[in-house]
Amino acid sequence: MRYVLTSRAHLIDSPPTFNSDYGYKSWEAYSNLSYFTRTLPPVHQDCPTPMGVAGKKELPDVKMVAEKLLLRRKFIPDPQRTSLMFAFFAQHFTHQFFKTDMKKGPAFTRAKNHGVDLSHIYGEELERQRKLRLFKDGKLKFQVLDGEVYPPTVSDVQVDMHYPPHVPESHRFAVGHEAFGLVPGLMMYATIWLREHNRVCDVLKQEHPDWDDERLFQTSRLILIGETIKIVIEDYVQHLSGYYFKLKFDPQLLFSERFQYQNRISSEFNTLYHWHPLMPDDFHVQDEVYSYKQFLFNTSILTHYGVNNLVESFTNQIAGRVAGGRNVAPAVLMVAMKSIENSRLMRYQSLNAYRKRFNMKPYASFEDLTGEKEMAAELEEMYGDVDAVELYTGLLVEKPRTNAIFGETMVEMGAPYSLKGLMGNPICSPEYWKPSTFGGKVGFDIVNTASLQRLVCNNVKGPCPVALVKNST
Ligand code: ACD
Repeated sequence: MRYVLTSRAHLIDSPPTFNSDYGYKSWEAYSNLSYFTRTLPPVHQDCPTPMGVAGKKELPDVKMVAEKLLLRRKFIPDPQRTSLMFAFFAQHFTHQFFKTDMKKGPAFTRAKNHGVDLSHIYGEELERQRKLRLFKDGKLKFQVLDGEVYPPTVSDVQVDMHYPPHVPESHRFAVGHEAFGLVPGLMMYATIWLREHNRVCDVLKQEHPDWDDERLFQTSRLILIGETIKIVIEDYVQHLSGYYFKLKFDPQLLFSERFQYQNRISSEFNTLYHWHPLMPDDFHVQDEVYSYKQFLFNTSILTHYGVNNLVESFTNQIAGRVAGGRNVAPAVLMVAMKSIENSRLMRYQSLNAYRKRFNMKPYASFEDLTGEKEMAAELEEMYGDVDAVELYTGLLVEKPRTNAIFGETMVEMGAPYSLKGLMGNPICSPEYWKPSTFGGKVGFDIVNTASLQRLVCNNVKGPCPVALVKNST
């Protein structure tokens, strides 16, 4: 496991170097945290083609790329049997550090900490955090509906959330991230983590009856950060890897290594993580089937079925395969198009340039990239030269590994960004990684025994459903 961590993390520049406006090292690029960093500098403006020297003078029309190569014909289930429980975890978890600043443009982020800070639970700004806090026993505000704990409403706490006008006030839940009303899967995780925070506060208060609200709140937050990293490595990345080898979250493995406890989210990581092919054609909850139109912004689904039933349904529904091409549902095709448009605005280098940067052999031909002939021919017509294929298009049409969700490039680029980001968290440093940081043995044990299954079981009433990132039926 030490080798996995070091070999992967050492591929990431730390401290960070470039950003989308600085293709050379500069104090501005280093110190301005409102930018995503860049792993490879932008293609210089004076270059003969958009990808440098290879390919045509103009890149293909984005809509054409999307419709010919990315749009789903027939749902392709992920052969690793990734579940919707995984897909919604991914969406919920990553929105704490992928927060493109739509006002400033795709090179910028609204996230302040560039890592796992749980700002999606507690809010990015102190003002929002304070509105969400109960200021009693360290807890977050909540409401009880049918005997179950849910997030408070917008009118209760007065924080900004994005809901369309038709959503009734009683169903406008308020949580750390303003966009989490979008999908019931997001609000389900927001509810689970809210319950977990308040549960951990109770455990800590039992241990430390003298602690004030502030200390209970702060220590619970650190415990939840630890739980998150443990679950991401041992459940989530473990599942994606498909390895028989068991991944372990053990910060001590790095104490004897050269390793910087810091992280900067890079723009390329944000782009590659647009795993929209995971999204199915429709959503199966108990015996009902919901279309996108019926599912989006429908927070009543959460309270109607309850967390137990949603966990069960999402665990049972299989997600789409990410690589291999033509598996993006029409409802989310616009998002894929935006990823390509933004990559062009930021002058990304080619897929093959990134393959070289991450120690992979560049693809020698279009067929080498896709592993088939039809999409390879379309790509050739569009891009002219395999060295001119764009990063995002390439990642989504790349031949998947045998019976796998991803192709080689997604794993070889994704793993370094992920492991550096997870282990670069301050709680993993020798100064922090000790029981006292987490309120003593009891808190440290919560971190060290965390799993997705336990997280669910500790926070639902009655018999707990099987909660798996992998569909097992
Ligand atoms: C390895 C481990 C196996 C890697 C398998 C797949 C990796 C592909 C994409 C990234 C996966 C998960 C991302 C998870 C967390 C992101 C955390 C970011 C924190 C800032 O072979 O090395």
